[in-house]
Amino acid sequence: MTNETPSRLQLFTSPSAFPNPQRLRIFLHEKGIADRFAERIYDMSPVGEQRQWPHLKMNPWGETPTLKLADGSIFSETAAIVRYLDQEFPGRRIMGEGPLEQGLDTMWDNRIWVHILYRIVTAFHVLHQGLGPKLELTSNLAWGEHCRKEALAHASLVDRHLSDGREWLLGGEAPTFSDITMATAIAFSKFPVNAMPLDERFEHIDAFWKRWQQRPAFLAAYADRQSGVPELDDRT
Ligand SMILES: N[C@@H](CCC(=O)N[C@@H](CS)C(=O)NCC(=O)O)C(=O)O
Repeated sequence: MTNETPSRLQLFTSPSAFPNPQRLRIFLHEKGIADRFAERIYDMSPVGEQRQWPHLKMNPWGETPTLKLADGSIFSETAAIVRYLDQEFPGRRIMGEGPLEQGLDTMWDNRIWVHILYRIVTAFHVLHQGLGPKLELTSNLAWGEHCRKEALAHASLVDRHLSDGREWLLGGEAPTFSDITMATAIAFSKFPVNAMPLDERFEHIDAFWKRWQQRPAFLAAYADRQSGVPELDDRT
């Protein structure tokens, strides 16, 4: 791989309802580099392109987002892609400016990804079979309810962290990557079938969510109006 960044890289991705591609999309807008990527947006149906051979040959995990670099090599895993692009492109470091910020951002991102976002995603898959038999292999009410409770318990810790008046998780003036992961977790919690919204019952998380909606980068990332979240898709 060279150090030169080509003008448009190929990104295989999904509508904004899908949290991991959306973490990357919000990052691209926050970083100001969204126009450097050609997005191929799969419809993510049960027999969607993400699970078919042309995509599986690139990414055997069959997931989005997947990034194709200029030399043809393939990159996947949202946090890894973001880490690479954050360093590769100039501009504000979305994953934190120095070692301490970078460490703290990863700490919060892990907490939120593992204990909130991934829990909500798991609850969605085991409580709801809407994406069809290829994706929805397991139905498990007890596991889904456990994941729902874990997500809510950890959300309350984030709510407490935000209660000291800070705008963003690290206390700076602009959001970092962990804030982006939290934003997608909130959005997905509001996806109606999840029925566990991180809403005004969490006072500080709700203020954080409203703060995100003031940011042009966030609104640009949700411009497709396919998040499945009425307050994002129906806004005027
Ligand atoms: N660990 C991966 C997870 C990616 C992932 O789960 N992507 C979902 C969309 S949110 C997907 O492509 N699902 C389609 C499928 O599994 O068929 C990451 O961090 O990027």
